[in-house]
Parts: sequence; C-alpha cells; structure tokens
Amino acid sequence: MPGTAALAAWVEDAARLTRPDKIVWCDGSEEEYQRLVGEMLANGQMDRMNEDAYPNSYLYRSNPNDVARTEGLTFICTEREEDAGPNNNWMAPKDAKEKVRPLFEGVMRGRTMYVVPYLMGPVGSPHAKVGLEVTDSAYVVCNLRITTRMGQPALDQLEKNGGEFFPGLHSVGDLSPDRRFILHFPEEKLVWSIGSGYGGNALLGKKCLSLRLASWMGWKEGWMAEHMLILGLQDPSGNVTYMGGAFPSACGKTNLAMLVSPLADQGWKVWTVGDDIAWLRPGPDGRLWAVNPENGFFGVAPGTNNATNPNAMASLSKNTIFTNVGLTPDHRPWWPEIQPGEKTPPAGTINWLGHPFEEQPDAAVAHPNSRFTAPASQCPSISPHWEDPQGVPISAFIFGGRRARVAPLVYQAFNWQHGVFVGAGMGSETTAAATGKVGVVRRDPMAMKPFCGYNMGDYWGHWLTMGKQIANPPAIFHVNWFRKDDDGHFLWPGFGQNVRVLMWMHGRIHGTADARETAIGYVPTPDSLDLDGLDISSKTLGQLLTIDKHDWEQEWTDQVPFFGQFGDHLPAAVAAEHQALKRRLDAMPE
Ligand code: OXD
Ligand code: MN
Repeated sequence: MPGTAALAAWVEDAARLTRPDKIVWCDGSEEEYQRLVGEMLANGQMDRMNEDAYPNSYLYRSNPNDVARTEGLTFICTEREEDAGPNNNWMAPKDAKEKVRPLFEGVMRGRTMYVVPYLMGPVGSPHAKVGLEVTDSAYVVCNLRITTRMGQPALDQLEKNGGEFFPGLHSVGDLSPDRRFILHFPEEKLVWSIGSGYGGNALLGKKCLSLRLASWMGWKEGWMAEHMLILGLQDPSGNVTYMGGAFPSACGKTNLAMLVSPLADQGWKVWTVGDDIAWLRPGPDGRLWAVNPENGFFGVAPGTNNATNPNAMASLSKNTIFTNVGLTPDHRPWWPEIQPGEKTPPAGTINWLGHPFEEQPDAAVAHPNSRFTAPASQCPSISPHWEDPQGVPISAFIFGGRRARVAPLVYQAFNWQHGVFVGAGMGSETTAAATGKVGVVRRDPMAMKPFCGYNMGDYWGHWLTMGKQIANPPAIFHVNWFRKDDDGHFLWPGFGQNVRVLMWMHGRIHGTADARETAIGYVPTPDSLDLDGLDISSKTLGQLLTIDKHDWEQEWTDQVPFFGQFGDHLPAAVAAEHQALKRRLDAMPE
C-alpha cells in the first residue's frame, strides 16, 4: 500500500533525527492502553483513581511549567509573513526548521518513540483526515486514544483518502519553556512540537491539525474549520435544529454543548455533537453541514459539577484521564465546585503539585486549567447523529464571549455579512486556558485568535466568500452569559437556563420570535424570551438586554486599532460594517 509505505518512510526519517531506543507502532487497542497506563503507574507518572467510583481512570500531573497552551511559543511558518498575519507569530519555514531541528536531534535517545496513526472525523466520512503523530510521551498516546479514532480506522481511511496523511513530530524535549516550540507548516501540512506535553500543544490532532492546518486547508479548498461546539436543539415537535457555537477557551463551550434543559418536560432538549471543533462544508441542499472531528472531550475541570454540567460529570465517570486536578485520600478527583458550593477539599487531599494541600495553603488544589479527557460516547446527551459521515446541517452560528458589560444577553446579526463583522469584532475577558494575565479583554475573532492558521483578514474574507456560496446560510447570533450588575453579580443564571436563549434563536430561525432592531442587531423584545418559572425581575431583564450607547462607542473605538492591523487584508465589507455600526450608534439617542 503506497500510503502505508509513505507513513513508514516518514517515521524512519523522524527516527533518524530523534534517535529513539525503541519504536512502537500503536494500534489503539485496549490492551495497548492498559500496558501504557501500567507503565505510567509503575514509574509514578500516573495515579489510579478509585476503581469503584471512577473505573479505569487515572490522574496525571504535568510539569508545573507546562499547564496550558503557550501562544507565545506557537508559530505559523509560511513562506510569506503576510500569510500568517498579525494574529500569529511567524517564522520562515527554513529558519524555523534550522532553529528547532537541533532540539530534535537525538532527543529520543533512551526513550521510546510511539507512532500513532489517528483519524479526525467520523469513520468512513468523506471529510475525515488521517493524522500521524510520533511522540515520546505515553501520556500523549493515551490521550490520543480517547480524543481521536486511533489505529486501524486511520489506516483504513488512508486508502480512501488516496494515501494523504498529516504528519506531526512531537517530543516533550526537556520541558523547558526556553526550548518549547509549536510550529505549523501549513504549506507542507506538517506540525513540529517540542518542549511541552500539554494537551493543545502536544495532542497534535486537536488544535494543530483540526484547527490551524485545517483552517488553512479550508481557505484553499472551500470549507471551514472552526473553534465551535455543535449542538442540536430538539423542539416539542421532535425536530432538531443544529447550531455551531464559537466561544473563547474556557467560556462555557462544553457546558453549552451538553446543556441539560430545565424545559425537557415541555419537549426542549439539547443533543451534543461536539464541544470544541467543527469542520463545515456546503451540502448539495445549500446548507452548511458540520462534523466534529474529535472522538472525546478535553474539558476544563474546575467548576464542573452535577449542577453546572451533569452530562460532563457522567462523561468523566469512567475511562477518563484527569490532568492536574487534586486527589482526595480515597482517590477521587477534586477541583473547586466539584460538589456545588465546595471550595475546600477533604482533609489530606493531594494538590496538583503532588503535596498535601494543607502544606501549601497558597497553592491552588487543582490547577485552574486542570482537565478531564473523556470519551464522547460516554456523554448521555451525545447525539444519535454525532458520527454521521456527512455531519449535521447547521441553522445558526452563535458567537460569544465573557463580558461583564457591553454585550447584551443575546442579539442577532442583520445578515451574514453583518454576522461576519460581529464575529470579527468579538472580545472576551481572558481565562486560564492559555498562559498570560486572566481577566483582560482581548479581541478573539470567532474565538479563533489562537487557532487561525493564516492571516485573520483573509479568514474573514473566506467567511464572506462562503456566505455567498451557500444558498441557506446559518443565522448568526451573539450571546453573553457573563453580564454583571454594578455590584459585580451575574445578571443571568446561565447553564441550563441558557436553553431559553437557544429557544429564542430557534424562534428567530423559524420565524416565530420577536425582536427589536437596535444599532448592534436584533435584540429580543422582553416577552419574546420564555422566562416562565425563572425569577428574573423586569429590571434585571432590562439590564441584560440594554445597549448602552457610550459602552458601545467605547467598544467601537477599541476595535479601530484592532481592525487597522490587518491593512490591505481587511475585507472592505468588514470595514464597511464597522463604519455602518458607527453611523447607527451616532443616530442613537443619548
Ligand atoms: C481547548 C482550548 O483546550 O480552547 O479546547 O484551549
Ligand atoms: Mn478549545
């Protein structure tokens, strides 16, 4: 098989560079998983969770300097710098390889090189892509087994895909941030990652292939790779309306994707198709169809509990890898709010650094970006269509961010072009998912700032082009679950109650919900939101739906230098929408 021979040749080159003691081809079997886990238990890299409470589940503590994606060390290596754009760090491919090759030279001496063929996308899907990761981390292999379809399904697809595969070379190196590089070569469809074992840096199928390289391919080939959850909203007639949602990291994507509807007895239910990534293609019916390329969740643990996300709790109840959470004396995971309201762990809990938490009162017990890796098939709300080879048809895109002020609970863009502008201007307060300061507003267009593998200006241009190619483009909405009152209290209950906002969107899509036209888009009329049974005063609702002229003028002004950076790459239509917003704000009464 030429495909497999090419795979073997690539691995041989990688081995010549890195000089492993041993090469192990992984098949993705349960037996292999148990063997690797057994090795990590034996050498102290992993702990076994309580077998009764969390069967077949393990805890891994990463190096304390390696706990989140490192965007400053992530590069897009294209021939032309302008193709990477101001949204990315850039190195010329030749320079990048010259700089980083020496770090790979001999790095696997004394180590095993694991060769992992994996599939992103449902088995048999024409949209599925074959990845090949070589890595010296058994932890990475075990995570890939959960988050991708590993082994035979990938080799089977290789033939169907004409032998095409996307290689990635990974080594934890010496874990020094000074020698850490996450390099993407979109023109070669290649990833090199060294110096980190952390999820988004090291599981190359996820952010590296399925977003950064895939967004580039989508641009060249006429499809889209987005940082989006995919959910299905079932209405009382039994019909399911599918939506894609783009929120910056750690802003509740997983919670929304797995929402448990408090209105289930009235027939409203949410199905989960994916919680992080969507690949979208125009279908013959003029709609966009989405597949989730992943096979599992790599979710943020803190805050997850049976009140905020019972489906996530069920998903992680077995066959799960926990990373950087606390470990209770009876070997259960611990993080803040693992029980609603619980802020302190049981006595004797070991913190994520491996010490009794009582001895380190200033250290977090679980790292704020601690994670669970769990099979998607274990999610009780997983959609019966989550592995449909053609995907599911998308009727809405939801953009969102974490904003204490400015953005109302929900609004709808006037049309596709305006919606692209709404996504392009998105801002959100930063979280712990990436290193850096938490809580400052940063522009994160379509939640793709860390993941767009090319110039963001060209990316917006691609969105505009896609809109012209689809006869029935999704409606575009923006939400903000995080608006606060002047005393710093959240105005909206969030979590399951967000279904009421999805229902309003459903009403807009199907022509049954009212809205008022404002300077920024269509905002719900107070009685178009179903708030039955919720204790929300009309004053609070008013605050949630307010468009404050001065806040928005400030927002507009903040966007000026942001859009300005893109120069000639900024599509005229986005610039025009920005000007049109200014005119509408000017026309608003004081
Ligand atoms: C993730 C992220 O891990 O966006 O999904 O950081
Ligand atoms: Mn993500």
